[in-house]
Amino acid sequence: MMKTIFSGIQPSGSVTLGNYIGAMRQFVELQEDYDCFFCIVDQHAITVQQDRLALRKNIRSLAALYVAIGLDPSKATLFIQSEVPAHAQAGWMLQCVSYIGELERMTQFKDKSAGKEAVSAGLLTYPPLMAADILLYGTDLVPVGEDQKQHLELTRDLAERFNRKYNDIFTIPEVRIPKEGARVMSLQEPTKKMSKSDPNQKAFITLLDEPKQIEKKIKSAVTDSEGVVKYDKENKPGISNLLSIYSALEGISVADLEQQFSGKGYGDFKQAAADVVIKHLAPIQERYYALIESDELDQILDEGAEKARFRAGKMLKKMENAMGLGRKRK
Ligand code: ATP
Ligand code: LTN
Repeated sequence: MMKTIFSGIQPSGSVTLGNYIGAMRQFVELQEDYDCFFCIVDQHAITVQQDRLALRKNIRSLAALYVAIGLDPSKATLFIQSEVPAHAQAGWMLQCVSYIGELERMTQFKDKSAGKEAVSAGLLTYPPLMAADILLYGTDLVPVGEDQKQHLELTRDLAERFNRKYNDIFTIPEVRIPKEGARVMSLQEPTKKMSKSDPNQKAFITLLDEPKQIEKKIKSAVTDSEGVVKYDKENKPGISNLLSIYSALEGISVADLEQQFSGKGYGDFKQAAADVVIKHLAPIQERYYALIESDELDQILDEGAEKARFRAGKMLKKMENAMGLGRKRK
């Protein structure tokens, strides 16, 4: 049988180059060989407060981007998490299998709650919802960026625990992290990951930035004063990040790039890096603008939600039966 893939992106802002290189780009190749489910995880996005209208806009925009990067709705199922209620239902059941201690140990929870007074309970219970997303589809493989590795390990733990305590119904999913570009860094603080909810717009490039903006952001990316284009993550995180982006997009090794730019200054290198990013985003942007207002996009999402509801509904019943909820159903 064809193996299943599940992955999700939060509509918590505009999709960044980090999301694209670390996660979305892999989706396109994978759709050829796997039964794929790609989700817009809007219920994850509300773990931090979102503006209502901005959230709506970001959901639709992410859906259009999924198609614009080359996902084919006849091959991959594209849908919105909140349109498939089984996710929240299974998420609750998996919360009841999670321990507070293990949730408090999640790096993302620690980072996002650090120094805040009012931290939503949802931020803590986000990983069991993510586990529900994955486990509902009998997922074999989850393509994500490096930062999600810990959540995947927890998902595996929760699945094994559920299988042991209740009934052996879940497939234990594997994580898939890209070799190049698994952790694209902020352009302004290159020791921090590039994040779409960064308040500093200059820290990230979105897939919809205009060529001029891209050029400006890359030119003002923080580097060092050595003036040598060389990969050294410790001492030259800014240049190393631009090298990784360049390498991931063009498929040229970092060593070859170092050679190509030896003796050249940061100005030349940054211009070349900007040109590469612009070249890769242009066709995506063109398809995006053709789709964003179309009825076709609504049709894709309606069909995707229906397929996802059917598939997730079956596993939800198995979970309810395993735990003894409600009345026994076939
Ligand atoms: P937020 O800022 O709201 O937390 P985010 O930009 O970190 O969002 P997510 O929606 O949480 O993005 O992540 C979607 C996918 O993109 C995940 O697979 C994640 O691992 C990947 N990803 C996110 N940021 C990066 C990055 N900087 N480099 C590589 N992959 C990334
Ligand atoms: N937590 C992920 C987004 C996400 C996800 C998922 C990724 C939610 N559910 C299921 C893969 C599979 C993040 O990137 N912050």
